[in-house]
Amino acid sequence: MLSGAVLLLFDRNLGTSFYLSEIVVKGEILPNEGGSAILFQHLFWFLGHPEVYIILLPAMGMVSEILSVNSRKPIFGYLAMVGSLFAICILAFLVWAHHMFVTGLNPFLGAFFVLLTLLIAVPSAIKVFNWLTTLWKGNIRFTPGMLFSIGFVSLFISGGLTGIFLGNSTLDIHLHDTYFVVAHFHIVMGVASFFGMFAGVYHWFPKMYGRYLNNTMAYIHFWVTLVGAYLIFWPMHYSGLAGMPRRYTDWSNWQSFNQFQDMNRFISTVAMVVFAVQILFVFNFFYSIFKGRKVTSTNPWGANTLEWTTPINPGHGNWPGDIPEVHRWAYDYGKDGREFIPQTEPIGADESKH
Ligand SMILES: [Cu+2]
Repeated sequence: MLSGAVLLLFDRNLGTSFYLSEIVVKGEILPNEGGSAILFQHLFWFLGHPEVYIILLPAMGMVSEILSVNSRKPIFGYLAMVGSLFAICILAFLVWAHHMFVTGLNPFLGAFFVLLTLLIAVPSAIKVFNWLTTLWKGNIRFTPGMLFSIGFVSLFISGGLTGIFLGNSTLDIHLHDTYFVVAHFHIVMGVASFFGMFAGVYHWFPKMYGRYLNNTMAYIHFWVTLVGAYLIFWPMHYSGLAGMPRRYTDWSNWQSFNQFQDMNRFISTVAMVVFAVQILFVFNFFYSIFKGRKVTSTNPWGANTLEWTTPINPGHGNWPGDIPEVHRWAYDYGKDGREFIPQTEPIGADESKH
């Protein structure tokens, strides 16, 4: 995107023609030829598509950790989880033109991007399967961080499935400029990423401030946001399928779209309620820094990773004295009859391999 913007600056100020074939300077048309306005869109989406994964990948990492800690089980299929992350990272750079099926892109080239886009469904489905099997027969604790992690998986499924619709150029040409895209995009990238962030904040807040966030406010925050997100975005799929266009401020002159007015009013009302509970979350955050229930242990969730071995108020360098040694992976939950074994504990001679 930066290089795209630099080329735009060149076009504007230095008389180049990356995007424009007719450049007019002081009333004279320069002899430049061959610029392409669509090139700007290609460069934009070459950033834009990987960028949605850059936002989503940290959420996926946090959710994997939090689901494991609060199921008291190792993450299911660890190697497949890491492999899927890599596959998503690589494929993310090869699918940008699925945003451009309606730009007049050659249909043959479009088919290539359809194939690569649909391939992303494979590592995504592997991750969803492994998150669900991590929960399977787990000793689940519904902490606020855990609820937001499960909510993330739900939203990732809901938004991911409509990605399969839109990844097909034949369907996308019909749906592209409708509310179907608005619904898909906001569920999978907007709300799901926010849920990952909220999960992380609720989970690591006790580590950061030595106090818990208030549970009642957290549960209100979770349920109103989850139910609200579905009430906002679910109906948009229907209006999108019916052809309601996005990016219009006002369509009251089109009789056929007026039938959506009540639904749009409902969506706006729910959106305001959901926004209000985000204010409740911000209030909870600052309230709990000072008034939250104090943690009594450095490791309140019984997690294995290193950060939970620091003192409640760590000084400079995080650990007094020696830096701890790591002896094992982060997922020794429910192993050898013990609830959890921190990474700092050496592997015993008679210990069974995971
Ligand atoms: Cu994309």
